[in-house]
Amino acid sequence: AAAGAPQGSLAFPSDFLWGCATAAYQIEGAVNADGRGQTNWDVFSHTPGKVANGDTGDVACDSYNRYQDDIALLKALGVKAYRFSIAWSRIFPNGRGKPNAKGLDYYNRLVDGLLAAGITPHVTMFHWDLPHALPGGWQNRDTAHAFADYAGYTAGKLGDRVNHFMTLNELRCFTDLSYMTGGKAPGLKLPMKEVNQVRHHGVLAHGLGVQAIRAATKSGTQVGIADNPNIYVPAIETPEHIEAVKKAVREENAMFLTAIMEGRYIDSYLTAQGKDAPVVKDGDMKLIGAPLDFLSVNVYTGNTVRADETAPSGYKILPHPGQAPRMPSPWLYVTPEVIYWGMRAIAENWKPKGLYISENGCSADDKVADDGKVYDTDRVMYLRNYLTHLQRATREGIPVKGYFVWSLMDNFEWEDGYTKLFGIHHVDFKTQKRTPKLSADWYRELVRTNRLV
Ligand code: GBH
Repeated sequence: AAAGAPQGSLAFPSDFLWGCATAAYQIEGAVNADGRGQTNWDVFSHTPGKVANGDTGDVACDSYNRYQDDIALLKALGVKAYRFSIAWSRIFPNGRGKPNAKGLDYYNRLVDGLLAAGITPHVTMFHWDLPHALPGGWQNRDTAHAFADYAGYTAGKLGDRVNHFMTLNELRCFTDLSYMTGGKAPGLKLPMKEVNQVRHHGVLAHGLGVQAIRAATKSGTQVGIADNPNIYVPAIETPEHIEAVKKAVREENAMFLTAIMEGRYIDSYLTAQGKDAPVVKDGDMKLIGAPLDFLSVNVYTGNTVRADETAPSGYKILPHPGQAPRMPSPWLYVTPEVIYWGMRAIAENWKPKGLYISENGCSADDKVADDGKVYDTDRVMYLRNYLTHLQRATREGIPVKGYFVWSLMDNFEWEDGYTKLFGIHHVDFKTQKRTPKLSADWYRELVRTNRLV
């Protein structure tokens, strides 16, 4: 049994950290308040046809003004940690240059409020809301340097009270989905040579950011990243298929997490990209591969992998069966085992010092009942199943130290606007009233007892 685990087969370790997660553009609103600069997502969401219903983050959950309400929700849940992100353009409205003290003050108030409520802040420095003033966005290598300057400055201001910083959220989303397939801001569909360069600037921003945050904070500050590597479930639980999952996790994330964990681009990636491989400067890979204090992983879904000797890679990724269960977000196949197999493959490949689940959750078929409550039994089922498999990981000694539900409350779901909602609290976007769903009641009980029943 894992050290510190109490008796009982479905108990979590006694020091397991339970939390909830959000991100700045998805909850804050107040997009013109106190000198905040415009971001890529302001521009994108105001471009007709880009976001469902023409929804925007202009108001969202109005957390810029109602953060005390959010803290009260966290307190009522009994969670010990809150993961939120900082809006770069509140601190540096133009992405660089002169800092904006009023923007920083918001995060000072939030951090102080959390600490007063006994809740530990886990801070993400970038969750996709890029200052629009930065020329070329992530196509420009300078953006990685601007990010490091912003991250270092901000960590320096908060680091007396914040001990956990994540550089970036989900490399694949603000690179591939933003510059290759184009569903996310800025909505470009570039050729592979340029996509690989964007990816490189993403991992470089992480590496430079780690260096800057460490230089600006006290020793012992924990620095990591929140990524969403592709993770997989073995076709059947035999050694060859389990090994195939481990291999697939390393290969399929070659341009992102593998580069960060190993400090190099593995040969199979460079060979496959050929002349489209990114331009890498001397010293880049050393920065990118700097050892981390922890690794956070956002877990939603994963395909099945099987060993296949006839495939050049030694494995094949199977498509999801047509009738596989899904939540309302069309990409969200319900694959609870992936949280176990994914963490196991990551732990075996790279032996990170500590792992967190920085996001897990789902959209659901939420309906407000006559009594004003949302009985989201489907979300409870989803969470219960994923957490059962996460408990297995902790039981087997995989070093998962904490878990953050995505999300504390309904919010702006990127290109899906407000048509897909992930909260364990319902938000009435007319009145901004927050109401616990059944899933919040369920999570409160899990946090209280520290075990699945
Ligand atoms: C996370 O991303 C985000 O960090 C968070 O902000 C978000 O609200 C939450 O999850 C729920 O979506 O264009 O068909 O390839 C989740 C990971 C991975 C979800 C890519 C959408 C692909 C859609 N995302 N995915 S597709």
